[in-house]
Amino acid sequence: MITTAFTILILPLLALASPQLYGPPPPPANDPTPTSASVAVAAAAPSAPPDSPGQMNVDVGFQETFTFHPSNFSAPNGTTITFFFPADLQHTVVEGDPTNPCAPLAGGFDSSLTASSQFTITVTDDTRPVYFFCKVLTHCPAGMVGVINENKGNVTFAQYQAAAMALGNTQPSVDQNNAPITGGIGAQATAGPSSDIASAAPSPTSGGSGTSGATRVAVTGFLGLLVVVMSAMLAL
Ligand SMILES: *[C@@H]1O[C@H](CO)[C@@H](O)[C@H](O)[C@H]1NC(C)=O
Ligand SMILES: *[C@@H]1O[C@H](CO)[C@@H](O)[C@H](O)[C@H]1NC(C)=O
Ligand SMILES: *[C@@H]1O[C@H](CO)[C@@H](O)[C@H](O)[C@H]1NC(C)=O
Ligand SMILES: [Cu+2]
Repeated sequence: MITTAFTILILPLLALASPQLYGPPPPPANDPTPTSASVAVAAAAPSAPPDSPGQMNVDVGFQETFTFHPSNFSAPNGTTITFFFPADLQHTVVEGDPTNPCAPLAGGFDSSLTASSQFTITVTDDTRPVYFFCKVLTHCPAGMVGVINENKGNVTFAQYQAAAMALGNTQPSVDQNNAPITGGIGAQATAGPSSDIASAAPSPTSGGSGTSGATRVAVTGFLGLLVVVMSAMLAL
């Protein structure tokens, strides 16, 4: 029984240890509505819980596609928006510059690379749009972008996404290994991502907001292997 408990506990950790599960992102296409196809393949249930008053939840890597869900929505001042990151692949949520797709907005928030975690922003100015994208190489040009309060700006979600996809391999090079950046313009983060699995498996990696996502995954993967060995020994 102890072994079973251990096994259940380490499953998400093992998933972290092998992050490349989606296959390559779809090649950048001229299709102006790239999300419609992936949404039509409704299969796995989203991991984010339903919204509640003043609280919205966004799935990152929705149904193992390079999308945010929802990706185009409005939210008044004070709304907290929590991004739910999957276990199987690292992603980011970075505030974007609408005039420069797949590039960060100066002064914007940045979750940094993360998996199996949550990252929350609060809308502080609903009179302006807030654009966001995933800066992991190839994800943004695959259409992994979103906007809050699109109707307050001049660049629609569809335009922003089409511009991102048109970049193809010419995606701006962006630092992938920085620590999370709090603050933001129009919406603000007050902390970096918090781990979903922290309560289930307290580890030296929890609370390491300055640790890079890559390091976190490496350390977590190592701990996962350690637990596997321990459970195997217990089973004998
Ligand atoms: C939301 O907050 C911003 C910044 O304080 C303010 O300018 C704006 O009027 C507020 N929106 C509403 C609907 O009150
Ligand atoms: C949208 O365009 C109008 C007119 O060019 C400009 O005044 C306004 O500042 C723009 N809004 C944003 C959010 O860029
Ligand atoms: C995005 O949302 C706005 C309303 O907030 C809506 O008018 C628009 O059609 C949506 N765009 C897409 C591509 O769904
Ligand atoms: Cu991503």
